[in-house]
Amino acid sequence: AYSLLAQGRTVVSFNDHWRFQLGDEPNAYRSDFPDSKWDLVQLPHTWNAQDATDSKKGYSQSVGWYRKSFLHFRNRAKKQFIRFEAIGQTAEVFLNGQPIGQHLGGYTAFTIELSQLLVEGENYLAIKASNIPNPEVPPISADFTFYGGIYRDTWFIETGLSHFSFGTFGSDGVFAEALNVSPAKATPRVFGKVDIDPKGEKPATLLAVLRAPNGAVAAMLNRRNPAQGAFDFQLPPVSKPILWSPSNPVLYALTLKLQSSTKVLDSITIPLGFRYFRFTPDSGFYLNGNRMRLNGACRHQDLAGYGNAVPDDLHRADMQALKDMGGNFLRAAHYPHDPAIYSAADNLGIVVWAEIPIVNAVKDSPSFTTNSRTMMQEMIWQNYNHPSVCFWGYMNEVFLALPGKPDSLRQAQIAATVALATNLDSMTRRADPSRLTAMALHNSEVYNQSGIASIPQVIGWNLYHGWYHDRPDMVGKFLDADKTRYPKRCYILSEYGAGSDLRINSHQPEIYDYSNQYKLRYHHSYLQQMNARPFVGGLAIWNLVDFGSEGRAETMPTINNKGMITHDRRKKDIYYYYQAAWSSQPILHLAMADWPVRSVATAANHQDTIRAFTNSSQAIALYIDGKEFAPALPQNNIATWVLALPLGKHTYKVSTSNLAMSDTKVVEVRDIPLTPSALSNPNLDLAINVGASFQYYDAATGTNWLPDQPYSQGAWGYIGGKVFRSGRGRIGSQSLVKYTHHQPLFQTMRDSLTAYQLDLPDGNYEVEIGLIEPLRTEANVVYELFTAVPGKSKVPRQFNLYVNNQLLLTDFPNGYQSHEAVLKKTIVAAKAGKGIKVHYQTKSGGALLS
Ligand code: GCB
Ligand code: CA
Repeated sequence: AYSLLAQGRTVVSFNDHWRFQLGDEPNAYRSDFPDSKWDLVQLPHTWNAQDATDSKKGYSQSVGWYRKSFLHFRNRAKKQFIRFEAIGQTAEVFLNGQPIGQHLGGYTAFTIELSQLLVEGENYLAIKASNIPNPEVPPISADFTFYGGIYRDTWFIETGLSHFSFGTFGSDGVFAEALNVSPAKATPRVFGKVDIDPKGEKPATLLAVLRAPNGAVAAMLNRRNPAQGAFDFQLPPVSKPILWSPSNPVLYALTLKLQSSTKVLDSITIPLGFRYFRFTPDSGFYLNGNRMRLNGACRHQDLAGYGNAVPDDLHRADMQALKDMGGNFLRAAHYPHDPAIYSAADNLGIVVWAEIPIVNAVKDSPSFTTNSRTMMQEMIWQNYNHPSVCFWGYMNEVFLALPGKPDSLRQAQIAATVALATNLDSMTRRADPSRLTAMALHNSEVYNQSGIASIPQVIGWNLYHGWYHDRPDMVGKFLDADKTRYPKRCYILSEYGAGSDLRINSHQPEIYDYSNQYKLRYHHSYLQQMNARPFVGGLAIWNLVDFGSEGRAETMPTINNKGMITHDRRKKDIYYYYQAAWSSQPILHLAMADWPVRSVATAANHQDTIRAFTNSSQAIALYIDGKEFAPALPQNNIATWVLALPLGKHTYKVSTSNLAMSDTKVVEVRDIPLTPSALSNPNLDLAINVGASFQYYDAATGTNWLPDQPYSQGAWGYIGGKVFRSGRGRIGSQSLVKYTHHQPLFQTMRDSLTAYQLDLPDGNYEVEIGLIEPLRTEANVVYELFTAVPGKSKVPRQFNLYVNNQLLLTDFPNGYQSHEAVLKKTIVAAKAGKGIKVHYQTKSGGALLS
């Protein structure tokens, strides 16, 4: 009786009360399989929420089973379906012991009809999910974690016996767009497919009603006797449509109803946005006839503690953060995102570049090609109705994993990739001529040589000058050179970024130090260069958020920290820099939040740099505990002061001269002890990050680790040696250090030093030294882990380490593995004014200290 009330389509989440087991279980598909001992979980769920960020290498790439029993009483006037928004990475679905469908690829939705196999009463669904690497299913390799599980919403859908078809690549089966849009007029087009069941009531009409945001009917069409199969029609033109744009994201609502003479058999409401756009080689993107620089970021979908099983409201929070930053552009990297993301983009007014996960490499096989085509079509048809989407991307840095030699292999791989790109590009243009095809390239000439860069309509360059290579100020010239050779190209800077770790700050920022200050320098340089180049139609920061990449071993293992926002969604200062540059809201942010405890060398008359980010053109006043300093005029959104900061905790405040905006932070400044009197403090706690130029703050202990320095009399520092650099000259090692929470302390070190001297007054001291062996030795060849290239020295190092003649390590690294954190502490006496000295006896190779 109740079901009579539910006319049309009902869509209810099917997320609760699933049973889950990690690992394969051959009989788990059966109705009678006993699953009561399995974990009870709620969707969204992934089995990698913890293990992809823990300290053990690797994460479960395996099969996981989900089971759900549910009561159902068949209504013969209805059909039932289940819709999975995504399952990582492949799935097989069983109902009451029978296989009912399967799906390849972890980022697109699929819908399966349940009706035929549903029984009265108890029913059993079983899903075998797997994230075991499958070389036929993109992505085969990429810089992000391939989580497994039913990690997005799942839905139970009921329609009438006749209904709109779910057949088109997991889509809603109904598509709408606006043709010939202008401010004066536009024509809504609707198309799709109807599945008519001869056993059911005959559909008498197909009704389409378009409503304006205020609810008024803007256009309507009633089709009599809809036939089985495809339909495609235009509604009467809408005059003076309100256009969709980032500043006014207006959506109309189109409701389609399939009706018999007595009831609604199926119904669906989809958004329709009126907008038109084009991309030009010389001045970029135009929306509704107006030039609009696309300012935004790429985004990955995972979140600390959740893995990729992120509820919709948290997805929406990311989109709101992008919007608040002043963003009008999202590159949803590197795969189709949750439907909530595209809906949020529609609602908030954010132009989207969507893409499928062909990353780093393709496989030259018929099934890889088929699977790629299917994914592309799934993405297109599942997201067709989002006016926010303007770009369909299909490859990212697809030559990153090109084999070196032999050349024939390389050429074959290039040819296969170009063929797949041609295939996907032409298919996409045919499927959806209203949008633009796009591809993201990395800094390599092979994209031009191979011709692949000329296939898509829009080229994205992912550029990391000043991070992986070169200097930030070289990126503009790179783009200019490309533009000169290819004047007809349409350009987006589809990625650019630098890592930053909130614990790391520096008075001498340098490339690859992961400091907040270097990141600012990098982004500031890029932004000025891009502002000077109108042909660059869009910017997508890599990345809106820090994200999980299990294999990464930078300062934060398993995390790529190029985000504007941390993995647990705290906004970094740099976020506000972009907000000041891009937002039209008034912004004033004192950029001291990321460095709340800092050390300065007062003995060396150190002057600190304080910045405020603002879009105000007024002079900005600075107050320390209410005392006013000379105001600073913002330049390119940054007001800067250089001054000696008072020691201790103080309140810093900035405000615009009309006092309309202000921002306050409390910051603690500590003295770096460099004089005999400072060093004779009986509570001295000197923590030095040898081999590093940055400061490292450990919130758990409150210790701010000091940057290293050369020894000078009466103070402390290294004697001899050089900063250890790994492959490509990067500071420190870029590999995971075991048995420590403090990668930045152990990854950085001084190499081949003679000694480390601290001129401390006589007395007893606890001294703790830490170090690692950064190289790997095999059969007497020494390798750098990061590059896996044989190192220079063929003889493994061997040294003894002493503190004031007390032997702490013998024949290091004997007995230790590469990248094992070694800590030794002891009590030593400083006597006769000689202080404390870490010194070495070296048999071969260079001595080390971290
Ligand atoms: C890239 C890739 C992206 C990486 C990024 C990085 O170019 O497209 O997937 O995460 O660089 O951080 O290295
Ligand atoms: Ca969702």
